[in-house]
Amino acid sequence: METTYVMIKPDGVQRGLVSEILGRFERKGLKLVGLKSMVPGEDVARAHYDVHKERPFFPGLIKFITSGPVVCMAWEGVDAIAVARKLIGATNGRQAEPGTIRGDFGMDMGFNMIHGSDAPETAAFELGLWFPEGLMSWDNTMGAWVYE
Ligand code: D4T
Repeated sequence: METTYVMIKPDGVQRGLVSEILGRFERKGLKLVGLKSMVPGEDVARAHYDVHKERPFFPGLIKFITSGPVVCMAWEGVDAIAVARKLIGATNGRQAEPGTIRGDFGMDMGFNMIHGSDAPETAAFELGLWFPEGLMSWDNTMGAWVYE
């Protein structure tokens, strides 16, 4: 079992895609173990994108991510990190495959609606950063019909 950090970015919220995006993870069979919404402060945004701090697009990225509400989610499942990345699709919506979130709704690199952790170490870091209060522990009865 893995847990991954997924976040609907301000463009996804502004475009009214929250239920559409959240529903795809839910219907896939992943288990929701964290959910909240906030307008991120600059500190958390900078920490989240620290790997990109030297890149030319960094200031614009921080301005964008702090511009309005995001939806923070933690999803649990077998290979949850890779499964979530597959649902999300390639970074640039124009290249993302149809059927993925970015492929179905995106036309841009910066406005790509959603973030998903890319490795176990980044997932652990991002979950700790966005959910310092911890995640939910609960019995998902549906799980018995998702995994044989
Ligand atoms: P995130 O991290 O948001 O899930 O996106 P990806 O994992 O798919 O892509 P990334 O880390 O390479 O980029 C992070 C974030 O920066 C924006 N970006 C990226 C941008 O505005 N211009 C660029 O040239 C790149 C590479 C988009 C996503």
